[in-house]
Amino acid sequence: MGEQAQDAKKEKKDTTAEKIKEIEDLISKSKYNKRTQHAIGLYKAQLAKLKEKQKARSGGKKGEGYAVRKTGDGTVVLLGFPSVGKSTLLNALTNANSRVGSYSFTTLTVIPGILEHRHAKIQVLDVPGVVHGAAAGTGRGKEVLAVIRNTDLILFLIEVFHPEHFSVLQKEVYDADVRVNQKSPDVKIVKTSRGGINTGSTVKLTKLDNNTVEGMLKEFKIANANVTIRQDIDADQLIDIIEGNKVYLPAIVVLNKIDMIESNELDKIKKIVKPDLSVSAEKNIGIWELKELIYSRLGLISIFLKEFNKKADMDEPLIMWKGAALRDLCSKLHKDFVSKFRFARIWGKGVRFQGMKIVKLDHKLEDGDIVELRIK
Ligand SMILES: Nc1nc2c(ncn2[C@@H]2O[C@H](COP(=O)(O)OP(=O)(O)OP(=O)(O)O)[C@@H](O)[C@H]2O)c(=O)[nH]1
Ligand SMILES: [Mg+2]
Repeated sequence: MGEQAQDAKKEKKDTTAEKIKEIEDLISKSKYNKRTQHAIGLYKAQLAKLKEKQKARSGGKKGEGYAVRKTGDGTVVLLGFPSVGKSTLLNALTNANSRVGSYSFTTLTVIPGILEHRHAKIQVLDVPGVVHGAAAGTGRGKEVLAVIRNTDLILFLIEVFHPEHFSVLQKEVYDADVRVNQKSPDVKIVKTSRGGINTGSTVKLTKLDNNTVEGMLKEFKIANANVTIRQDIDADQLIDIIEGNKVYLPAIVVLNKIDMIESNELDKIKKIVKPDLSVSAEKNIGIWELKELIYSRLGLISIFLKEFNKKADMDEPLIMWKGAALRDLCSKLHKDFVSKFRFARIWGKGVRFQGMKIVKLDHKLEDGDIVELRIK
């Protein structure tokens, strides 16, 4: 590249960064109310466009990064700053042996381990520590954040001495286009060839009006579309839908190293972080409770199979997801079982009486169900 071209490229980068800063300032200075919500919506759309541009230019596509093969019934990633105890926790939860160090950045790659709990095999990933600016490419940040997009659950690990890390981690994850503990908003945008923007909503919108929706779509160069909104969304959620590249994941927040402070200090920190659980990875405090929490937040359920006229095998359940139906169970067992299914008898919480005959394949299974399948 010639010197001139390089200068031009640098200048372009600078102006994008400057514009981002400018709009961020504008948004933070504006008071949010009915009168300003239109303008703020448009600013947010412009900001999102600029950030997209900046990301595209900084190289490194999403999904790039460490190659991790998913195994087992679900995958959890341990996310935290350097030295908060991620490797120590991995070793406490699983059969893995990740190096533990008293200095930062001991772990430089992804170390997987398998957590066996209630017969489920859960893959736990120990990744390098994330720091401020990770999503923008600081440290191994981008690669680490790319890994979490492919997992089923995020475990935010915070150490008691740095409760302020939590908000930084949340921001990094957000900037990596991951949304935690929320569902994808119920909004459909169907582009059309003419007719402008038609917005219909099935609920009362309190944070956006049709005019703002239209203005925001135009910022993304969408001039014709049918928009159906079934939820009282805000501007950020609309942008998420327009950009269409967000991943929605459950997360749990865990406070570590509780053995290192007094209990009244711990209470204060809990008020700031509001963890789901407090543990000591090194002293093995709260680890069993954490295993239970991971299992339930992954939404895993155990199904026990029974053969006709025999007792159920209560030692080897099949692990499935909450919401799984008989059809899912059949197809997990054998490729022909769905077409050859006659009926099932089920013992458990989800049936009106024990041993009930079920003929519908879309019958939902419950944790602990005993299922006897009758196949042609
Ligand atoms: N007292 C105490 N020390 C802990 C606990 N968990 C981890 N440590 C110590 O904290 C230090 C860092 O632990 P690691 O497990 O290596 O931390 P990490 O998060 O994997 O760090 P990086 O790989 O550098 O990102 C080590 O000296 C551990 O022994 C805990 O619950 N209590
Ligand atoms: Mg480590």
